[in-house]
Amino acid sequence: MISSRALIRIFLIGLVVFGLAGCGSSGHHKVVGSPAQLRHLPPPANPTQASAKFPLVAKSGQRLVEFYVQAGENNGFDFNGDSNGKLKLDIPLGWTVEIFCHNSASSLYHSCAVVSGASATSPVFPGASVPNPQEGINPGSTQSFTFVASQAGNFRLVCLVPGHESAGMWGTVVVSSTITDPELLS
Ligand SMILES: [Cu+2]
Repeated sequence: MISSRALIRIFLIGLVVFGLAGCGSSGHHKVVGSPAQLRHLPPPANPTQASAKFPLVAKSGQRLVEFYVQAGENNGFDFNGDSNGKLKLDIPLGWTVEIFCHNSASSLYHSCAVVSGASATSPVFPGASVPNPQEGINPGSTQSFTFVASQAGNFRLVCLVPGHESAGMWGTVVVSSTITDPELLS
């Protein structure tokens, strides 16, 4: 006869084993910001503006997605903590994208722009950049810009301060007609 204490122990071991199995490193996984997950969170204080807590706010009715980017979140060459294309933003073709670019670094200047590919220095869509991307944004400041994702393809979210993209400061932007809901993956 198994004691109730032994049963509890077996149950707890099962939780640990299955918990670990569920967190396998299978590459990209969805993080905060997917519309499905946002539905389980309380609404942001200002629902019209994305924030660090709500990095992706999708408004399907308006075909609008707001994306809050923390440039240099780890005080390195990263966006929202990710470097070298790991951060991925999926955008439905034709949607309007508003990017709030916050420079989280303590002393470095950073910027945000959406460009066609590696080493490109001008925005791929009209308006898809902070005003002076080579110069960058003051540490602690935020600048926003809005563009229409009018062309399908794979693009880059980059920091255009010289040397920062090659140091890893870029993310992936995918615009496609097969994407129906914006997603932020990491
Ligand atoms: Cu930078």
